[in-house]
Amino acid sequence: MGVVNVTPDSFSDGGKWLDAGTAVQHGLDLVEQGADIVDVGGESTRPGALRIDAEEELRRIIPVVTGLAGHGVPVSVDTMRADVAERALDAGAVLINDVSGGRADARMTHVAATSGVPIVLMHWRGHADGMQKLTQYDDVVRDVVTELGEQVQEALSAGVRPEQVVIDPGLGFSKTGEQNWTVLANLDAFTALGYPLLVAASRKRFLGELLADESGELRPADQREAATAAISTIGARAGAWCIRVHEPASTADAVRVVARLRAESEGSNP
Ligand code: PMM
Repeated sequence: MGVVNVTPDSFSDGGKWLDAGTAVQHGLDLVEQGADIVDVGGESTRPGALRIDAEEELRRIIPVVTGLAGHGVPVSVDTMRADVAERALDAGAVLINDVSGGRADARMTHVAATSGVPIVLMHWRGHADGMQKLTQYDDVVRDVVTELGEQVQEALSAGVRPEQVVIDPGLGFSKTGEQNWTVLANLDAFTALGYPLLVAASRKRFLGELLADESGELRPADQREAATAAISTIGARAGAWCIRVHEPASTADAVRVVARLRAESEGSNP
């Protein structure tokens, strides 16, 4: 999954794809690089970000969804709002990516249930302006698995069918850098829930921290690609269904390496 953030303030590509034509072209470039799905979002969810209103979100994303869908690209809509998801589906999106996992807008799971499209349910404890205060866990893996399981149950109760559900541990969302690593070291606990898994570590701050220079200066977001691809390898190896990244080329290669190795160990040629 390649990312097109139609936002002025996303941490790694904010402001680059604000113009609809540029954003559509970028989405097509991501497909060229190997993305199977393009995730279009209009609202930044970086820690501390303030919300925008639904009209602004729609104004940013609908022309991009329409443009990409018109080129036959499978588009997912990265939104926490049911109205926005609905309008994006009308414009041709085929998947809902809700970083609140159905918690920010009670009608979201209803929209997923009635439309029948897959929905990514991400582990979520609160909006971006306060989420980094919500990092207390007894055992981060066990607690995130439990809470995500509850989010899935809520979606199922609202009529979402099990085969529509994709789960995501939400790296960087209400998690410290250390906690992200603990989650990544235990992806099996998430695949054990029995739903397709999405892993989204691309360029995130914890990679900048890992790769910081001697003075402690974080590695800039656009220089975290090799580390991102390494995590894509780990995610694919753990059986992830989808890896969400800003630059799919290296991740597409990493995924092919893992697939080839899997074919080897299963004794079949690809
Ligand atoms: N992270 C961001 C945005 N959308 N969606 C999912 N499913 N999982 C994530 O971890 C996630 C997301 C953070 O911002 P970015 O678009 O700049 O990566």
